[in-house]
Amino acid sequence: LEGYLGRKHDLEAATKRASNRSWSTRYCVLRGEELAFFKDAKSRALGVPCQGEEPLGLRNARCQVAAGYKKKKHVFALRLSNGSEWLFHGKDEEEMQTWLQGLRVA
Ligand code: I3P
Repeated sequence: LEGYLGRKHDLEAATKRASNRSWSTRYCVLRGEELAFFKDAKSRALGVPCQGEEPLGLRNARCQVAAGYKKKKHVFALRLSNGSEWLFHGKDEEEMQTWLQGLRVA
């Protein structure tokens, strides 16, 4: 599973707000137990990772619709085992559900 999603870092750890809180677009690639980020489909094809961005480890991660987030639709939250949390913005309901399913079986 891969494609463009909006992404926002919400929590750096369970009780620590992320410092960079702005939304940005990433080409996201779900592979095995990792979610990797690329600037765009081209850099993904070339295998050039988005600079400085480690893939997120999905072991024991949880994801769900971000029902409390009202500023955009089709937003889901991914909470990692270390307590950090990321919001992702899909283009529609179907895309969001596809990612939620994919992440849940990762
Ligand atoms: C952030 C940016 C985000 C906003 C975030 C701001 O500022 O405006 O869009 O999140 O609000 O801190 P900056 O670009 O200067 O880092 P929302 O779009 O979700 O409001 P927040 O700190 O309340 O998360």
